[in-house]
Amino acid sequence: MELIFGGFQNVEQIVESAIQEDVDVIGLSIHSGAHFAYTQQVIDLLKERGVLDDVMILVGGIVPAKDFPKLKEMGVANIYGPGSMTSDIVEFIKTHVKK
Ligand code: B12
Repeated sequence: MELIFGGFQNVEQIVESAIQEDVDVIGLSIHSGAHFAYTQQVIDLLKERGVLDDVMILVGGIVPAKDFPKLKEMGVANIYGPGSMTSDIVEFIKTHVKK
């Protein structure tokens, strides 16, 4: 399994590199409190490019637990707030991404 760290990218750059690299998972790390807005923009653009069904979206960062259900409704596979264990994240990806 390969990890590509995108650094600080805007929504268009995230989706473009995800398509170019043919990724299985997009992981968004958001500290700003704007997780609903950015996540929705990524989802909308993936849909517009016809690749939404090919990729799993994970969100992490400063995301309050009360926001988890809405993010899941939007199509996010799982959310990892502060204190999350890296091993849990790896396990989730291994379990849910079949290759
Ligand atoms: C370093 C840091 C930054 C760096 C980040 C550098 C980098 N390359 O990562 C910089 C300077 C860029 C930054 C920017 C900002 N930050 Co800042 N930052 C921090 C700081 C000091 C540490 C964060 C950190 O790395 N923690 C260690 C890691 C291991 O923990 P973590 O980030 O919570 O990540 C864990 C989980 O959340 C999860 N996770 C996180 N991301 C992801 C992604 C995926 C895909 C997955 C699966 C899991 C996952 O896994 C990690 C392990 O448990 C915190 C304060 C703190 N003590 O936490 C503030 C803090 C997070 N930042 C804050 C803010 C406000 C911002 C900015 C909005 C500031 C601004 N006005 O621009 C921006 C937003 C940037 C963004 N795009 O989201 C606030 C958030 C407040 C809030 N929303 O409630 C904090 C809490 C500081 C504060 N007390 O005010 N920040």
